[in-house]
Amino acid sequence: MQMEFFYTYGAIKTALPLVDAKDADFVIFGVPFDSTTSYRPGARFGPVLVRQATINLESYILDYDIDLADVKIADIGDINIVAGNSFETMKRIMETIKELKIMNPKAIPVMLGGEHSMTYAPVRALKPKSYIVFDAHLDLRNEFGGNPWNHACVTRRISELGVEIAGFGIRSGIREEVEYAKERNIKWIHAREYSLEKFREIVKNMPEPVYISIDIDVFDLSMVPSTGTPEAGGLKFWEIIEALEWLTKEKEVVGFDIMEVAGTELGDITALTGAKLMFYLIGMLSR
Ligand SMILES: [Mn+2]
Repeated sequence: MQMEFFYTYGAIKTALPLVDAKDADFVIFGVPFDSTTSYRPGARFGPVLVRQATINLESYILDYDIDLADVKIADIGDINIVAGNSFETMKRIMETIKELKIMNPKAIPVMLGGEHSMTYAPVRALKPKSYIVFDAHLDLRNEFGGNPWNHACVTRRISELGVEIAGFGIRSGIREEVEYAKERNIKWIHAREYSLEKFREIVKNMPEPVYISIDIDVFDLSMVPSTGTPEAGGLKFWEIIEALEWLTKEKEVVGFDIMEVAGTELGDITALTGAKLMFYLIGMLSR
């Protein structure tokens, strides 16, 4: 167990050869928090489930000719969350990222969720100029059930940080969210109308550096049955990989996350999708 971080504890580790956080190019940590989930609970198990699923994956990425065993990757365990307290948990995430950046300024944090609301913390800590999100939901509500830190409000809270925002694979929201997006010039593409061309058209003019957030529910439901707020009609695996490949080639990336993997069993479909996505993202960022 690594003891250098005040707010993390040892968890099941990613199945790759790992290095110390001070030497790593990528630093994985989990946020086992799902206190505001409105439909299906279980995202608190996401970090463990995704790491468990990495046991199934080859470290060699065929189409990149990159072996992740040669990439400097650390896994510092999970954030010691405060159940039911989003704000205190997010403070601990921000503290941990601050500690990491002091120790190793070049490290790219990789957050495994956990509910999507937690994404506010790395965005606030890393201060990107742009926020690119893949999500089934707009997440632009001002509050949900009286709680401004609910998962349905995360993109709105991030917009209040003055970050440029674009969302892809969206297929759920309410009229108020669509109006807010228009007012704030938040660009989004419906899953039905998604294409790589549209993605590039929007993202090419966005400022760097960027933060990438993947709500696992952006994928077609067949690939991600265990998630907090599942929605039919999502994107395909390679559609998202191709967008990310273009993005990581064109723009500097300060961090990314894979959120809302849920489940109560080890090794489920959703976790396998999340783990494969994490391997590809680390692979493309190491090219
Ligand atoms: Mn979502």
